[in-house]
Amino acid sequence: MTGIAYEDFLDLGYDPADDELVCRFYVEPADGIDAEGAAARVASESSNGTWAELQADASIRDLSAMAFDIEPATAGSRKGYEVAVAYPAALFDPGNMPQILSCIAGNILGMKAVDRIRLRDCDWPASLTEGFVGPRFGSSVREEFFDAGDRPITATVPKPKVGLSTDDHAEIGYEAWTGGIDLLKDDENLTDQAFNPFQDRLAASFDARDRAESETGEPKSYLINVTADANTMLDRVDAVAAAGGEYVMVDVVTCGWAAVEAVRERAAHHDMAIHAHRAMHAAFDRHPDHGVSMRVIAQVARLCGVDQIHTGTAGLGKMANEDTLGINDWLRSDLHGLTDVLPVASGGLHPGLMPDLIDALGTNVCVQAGGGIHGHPDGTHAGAKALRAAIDAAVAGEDLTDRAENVPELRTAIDEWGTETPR
Ligand code: RUB
Ligand code: CA
Repeated sequence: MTGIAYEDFLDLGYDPADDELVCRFYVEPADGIDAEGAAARVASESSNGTWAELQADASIRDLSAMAFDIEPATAGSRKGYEVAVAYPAALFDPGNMPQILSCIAGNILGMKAVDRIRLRDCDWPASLTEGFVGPRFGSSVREEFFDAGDRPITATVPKPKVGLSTDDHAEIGYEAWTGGIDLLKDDENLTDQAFNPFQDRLAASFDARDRAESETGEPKSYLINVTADANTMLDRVDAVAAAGGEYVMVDVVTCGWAAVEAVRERAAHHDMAIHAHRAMHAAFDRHPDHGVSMRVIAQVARLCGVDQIHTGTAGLGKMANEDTLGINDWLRSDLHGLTDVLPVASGGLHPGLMPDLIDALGTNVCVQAGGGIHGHPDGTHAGAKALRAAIDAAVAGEDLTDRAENVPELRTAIDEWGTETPR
């Protein structure tokens, strides 16, 4: 038997093994606790220690996490420490994302011993990554479904986002598709309400899609939101497959990672892709000194197998600025052979922002615009043409005002919104 106390979870000389999960936290110790004490408590509470000293067989130490590095750090205007913690592989149930998060982003976020704590980043080892299948398509959706060459694919949420009847919703989709948009997208809070039932919307939208495809000769698709309780969600995935869909959309944070993993399996069965909307992410990541970073949420989403996910607009759109570029780089980086994820830039985008957006994010992205299409003075079809023309011009390195000479819809959009960031 051996005693296990907080200090056993801190070793500044420790060198993590290759199969350990290393997590980096921003930590502000509470009054009366020093950096070492806070770091040890983070490692202890997130693995197998507690506030009281325990007596246990020495082998239990094999499952203890170790805080092994403490550096001064800032978060916005605040000052604290970055603490690195190594977790032994055997602590985890491979492939079980809820269990992993209950350790590394669980009780520690509420401990009195820290005033602030944020999970900033994880280095996922091969041993843990192997438990996950990852995305089926990732950024290859651009080629696979749309033959998009060197341009971003585009999506649009009809606006008003809720309240439109099924027929009006599908008709807006038709107008957007024929104006040059690739993907109609449901809003994150549109699922199966009485004003626009899921099954009716599915049928009407794929009818409209087929008409748009035959008129334009371009492939078109639809991101229908299947978010619901887990069983209903799987039924909806099957229904989308039966209707000939290529994608399902899931509100990944609100429905939870266990449900996302279940959808991933069912979607794979139908060879369909998953679009991840991240509504509620800001509850975890908005304040830089506490919570869980969007970088980690995106990592979790990739492991759980989504093909595309919203990662912001690098501050160009209507949402708070965030580390879009760093997150997008991570989504494309090698992760023990797992497929990449296509980043989706969305929130307040319109044609005038396309040159700066594409300059910042590149072309291997999906660009989503709702208000920036349907708010066009001449309506959805004109708005879709304007956005597509702005993207094509930006990709070709052509000035938007030059392109607008031949595309009056783009001229009108620029006159309406200029190059301003909306709020
Ligand atoms: C888009 C919209 C999306 C946000 C989500 O509408 O409201 O839900 O993009 O934010 P619009 P994020 O194009 O009219 O702004 O993409 O940052 O997750
Ligand atoms: Ca929305």
